[in-house]
Amino acid sequence: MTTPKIGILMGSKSDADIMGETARILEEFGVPHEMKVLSAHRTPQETSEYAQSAEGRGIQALIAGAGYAAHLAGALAAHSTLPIIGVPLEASSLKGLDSLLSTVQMPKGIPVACMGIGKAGAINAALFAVQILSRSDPALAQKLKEYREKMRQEILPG
Ligand code: RP5
Repeated sequence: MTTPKIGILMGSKSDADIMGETARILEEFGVPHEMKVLSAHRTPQETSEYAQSAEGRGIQALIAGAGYAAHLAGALAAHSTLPIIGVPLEASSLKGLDSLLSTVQMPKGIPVACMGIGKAGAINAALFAVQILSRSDPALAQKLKEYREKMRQEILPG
């Protein structure tokens, strides 16, 4: 079995549709990954254990999607020096603004790279992770260039 390089975490099964977008992009780039539901609030012990063991298992970055008072990315960052990418999700009546502020406003010293709210953020989290991996993987860097070129061609007329 291929060792996962990226861990995708989400605070609830109800986040799976949006965080599936992250997995879809990683699959497009051929990046091995794993997906887990872990909650900073409901499974704090398991979240801590996951974060502490991830680097030793070969994981190179973690992506965390959560809604409401979204602490998952911050909780992972508290237990790991891997790059942590947070995706604020729209789950409450505040439409993701709550999750955005919870994710982006990390105090100094324990950073989380915060993406935009919802689907765009979930997609960008995957691309950001690919960009991190591509620094030491020329084939992946080439795929990123091709991905950008494809977007450019979709915009240009004719
Ligand atoms: C957050 O609360 C989860 O990340 C999810 O976005 C939200 C709602 O979770 P459920 O009540 O649907 O399990 O912790």
